[in-house]
Amino acid sequence: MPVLHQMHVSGNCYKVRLCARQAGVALALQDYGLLDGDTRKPAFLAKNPNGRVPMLELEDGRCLPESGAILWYLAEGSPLIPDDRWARAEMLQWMFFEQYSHEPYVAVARFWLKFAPPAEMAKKQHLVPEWHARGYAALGVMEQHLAKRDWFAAGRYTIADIALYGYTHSAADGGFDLAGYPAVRAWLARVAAQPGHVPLEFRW
Ligand SMILES: N[C@@H](CCC(=O)N[C@@H](CS)C(=O)NCC(=O)O)C(=O)O
Repeated sequence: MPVLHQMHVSGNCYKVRLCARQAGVALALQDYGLLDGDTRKPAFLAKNPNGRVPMLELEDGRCLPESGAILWYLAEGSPLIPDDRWARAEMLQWMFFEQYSHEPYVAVARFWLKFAPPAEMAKKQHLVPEWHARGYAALGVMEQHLAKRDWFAAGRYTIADIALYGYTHSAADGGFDLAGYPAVRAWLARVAAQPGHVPLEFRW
């Protein structure tokens, strides 16, 4: 069985568990503490020199980091990835958007405000306004898109929705208020109502 190296509270790792569950793939979980630094030690760096989870380790020893790449690998051949060339490209567009314009602010604010030691957080306090400004800008782009559509790409639920759900559904942990984003909130409810949906706490 493939092993997901992960931190259980991480939204990036949750995306992978949710996708695997909905694609019908069982994974063994290898847990790391959020603050332990074990992904920066030689044993882990030998598998992923970037020192981060999620990382999927196959039975034959191949290792795949990066949540978006893992979603693609797990969902290939399932309805979570459309066949149409344009729809696939749109799906990737939103997954790249998530990694460049959303996760670096919404996820980072969540980590520092919810999980980091207070003394370390104090050193980052001056960055909070920028995280919030840029995170709200990303949420605004999502709101505009979802005001006219139910899903991000292909007219149906895809791994782009899973990628964006990971940290949008937990944005309040980073001090974001979604009250002014009704289309985003309605989309969150649609995602949570999908067959096979599991919450962040889910383990096999
Ligand atoms: N772009 C990566 C981001 C991965 C990432 O930032 N992982 C964090 C947990 S969410 C991590 O491993 N942090 C530990 C560290 O950087 O030492 C992805 O989407 O998988």
